[in-house]
Amino acid sequence: MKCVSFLICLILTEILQAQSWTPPADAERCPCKWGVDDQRGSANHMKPETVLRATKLIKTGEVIELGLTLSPTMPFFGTRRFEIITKRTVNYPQTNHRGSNEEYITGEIGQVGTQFDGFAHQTIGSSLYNCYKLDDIATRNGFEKLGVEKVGALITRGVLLDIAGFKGLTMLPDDYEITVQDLEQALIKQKMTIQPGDAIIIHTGYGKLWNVDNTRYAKAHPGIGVAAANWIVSKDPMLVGADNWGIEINPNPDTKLSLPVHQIMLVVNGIHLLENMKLDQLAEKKILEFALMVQPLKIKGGTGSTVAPIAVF
Ligand code: UVW
Repeated sequence: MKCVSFLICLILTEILQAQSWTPPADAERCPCKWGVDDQRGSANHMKPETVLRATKLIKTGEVIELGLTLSPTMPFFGTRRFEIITKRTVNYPQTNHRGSNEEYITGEIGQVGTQFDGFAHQTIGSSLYNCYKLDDIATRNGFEKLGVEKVGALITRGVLLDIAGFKGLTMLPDDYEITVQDLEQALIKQKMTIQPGDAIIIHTGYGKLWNVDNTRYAKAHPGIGVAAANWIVSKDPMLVGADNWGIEINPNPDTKLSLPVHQIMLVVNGIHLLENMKLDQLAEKKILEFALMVQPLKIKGGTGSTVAPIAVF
């Protein structure tokens, strides 16, 4: 009897401690819905009709920049760096006194600042989006498949889900997990629906800390959890963005997991992420629907790109 109850306890403990998300096996997720050789994932939503649907939202011609300024003082994740050294050349001797300046930048441009995550960025073990294998596509000079140069220009309807505003806050608490209910209720409050191919942009208010409290900004942040991520996947968006560096709650409440939403989006479902967005103006002005325009740099074989997206409305 004692032994039986011990076993029950063990099983219950196992159940309680079970991971809140387990990565699907390759056979369960490949080939992806876009085809066996696909490398573009959610960027396949980019079609002339998508652009026209977005441009119909442009009523005043106003533009809000959603990109943060790149500088050595911005917050960095881990060992990422960005240094700029100005190169001033002498004035040329011709009669028009032409001078010329340029800069030498050392650091990363794939994964710093407002950044667009490509599919070479994340793996499940050694397997990437559409089950490309790390050893088959990684070279010393970039990835032969899934490089960010393949994404191209994206123009689509952007929907701002102001979750901080919905909660009556200027900033969600550092450890707040955005739930499915939050997303659904915010949409109801905003009287909006999501359409396939939209850019879903989440305002957490955490962007207020950028260049103000970089240590706190880079340490942990609120964001979507696994359940909210799966809800977003079911909406079939072109991309998911937020005003924090990881989109998802970090650290994950399940301490056995490391950034599972990165895998859910990039590896399992081929949905791009747009991180560290500047969303304060959109939220303040309550611009909840707009034409979002963004194009990653054409870094051959790159994992991502710093970007300067815009909202036009
Ligand atoms: C990691 O690479 C861990 O995060 P991000 O994509 O947010 O830069």
